[in-house]
This record gives sequence, structure tokens and C-alpha cells, in this order.
Amino acid sequence: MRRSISVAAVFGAIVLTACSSDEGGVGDVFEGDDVTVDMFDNRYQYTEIRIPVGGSVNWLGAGRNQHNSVAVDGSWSTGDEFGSLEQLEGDEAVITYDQPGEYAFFCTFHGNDEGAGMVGLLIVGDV
Ligand SMILES: [Cu+2]
Repeated sequence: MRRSISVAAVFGAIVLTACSSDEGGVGDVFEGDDVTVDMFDNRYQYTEIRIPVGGSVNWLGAGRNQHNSVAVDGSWSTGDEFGSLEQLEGDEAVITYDQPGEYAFFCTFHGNDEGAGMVGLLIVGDV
């Protein structure tokens, strides 16, 4: 193991070790062009999502509770796309991301903008 491993990588490894499940445990990473992210009760299917510039994410309600996904920096929100911050099971909000960047995101019902609870990180492009 490299000595220069980042704190984030160590944290991710710990989470992956602690929680492995068949349908995407906490800490799972997705990398690809377009992705559907289930918003479970009360966590995201992936907590790290990597897409290219122009890639899209389908934020899909997949729980009994209402969920959403909002960028900490305010640059995007499923509420803007869906018309409501209350997505129930089967409700979709497809957002295409044209601006490269690292976007921390959270569910306004079950997480917060300080990284607690139902949160994740979206990385668009090579940043
Ligand atoms: Cu939620």
C-alpha cells in the first residue's frame, strides 16, 4: 500500500469493508457515461459517481420515503428537474451535466450540506 494514500481513499476502503451488499452498499463507486442512481431509504445507491462532461444521471426514487439530490454548491437540484424535492418510488429526475467539477450532493430530508447522512460525491470530467 502506498504511503501517500489519501484520507478519502482510506475512508472509502473502510466503508466498503464494513458494508458490502449485493445491491450496492454504502461507499459504492460508479464510473461510466450515464447512470441511474437509486435513492433508497435512506442512502444513495452510489456514494461516488464519475461521469464524463455531457454524461447524465437519472436520480430515481427507490424507497418508501421521499428523496432528492441537491448540489452543496447550489449548481443543480433534482427539484429543478422534477419540479419538486419530493420524489417517491419510481419518480425520475434526469440531469445532464455539462460543467466539469466535483459536486458534493445530499438529500435535504436525510442528509445535510456538511456531509452527514444521505450524501455523495459526483465527479464530472477529469478534475
Ligand atoms: Cu432522502
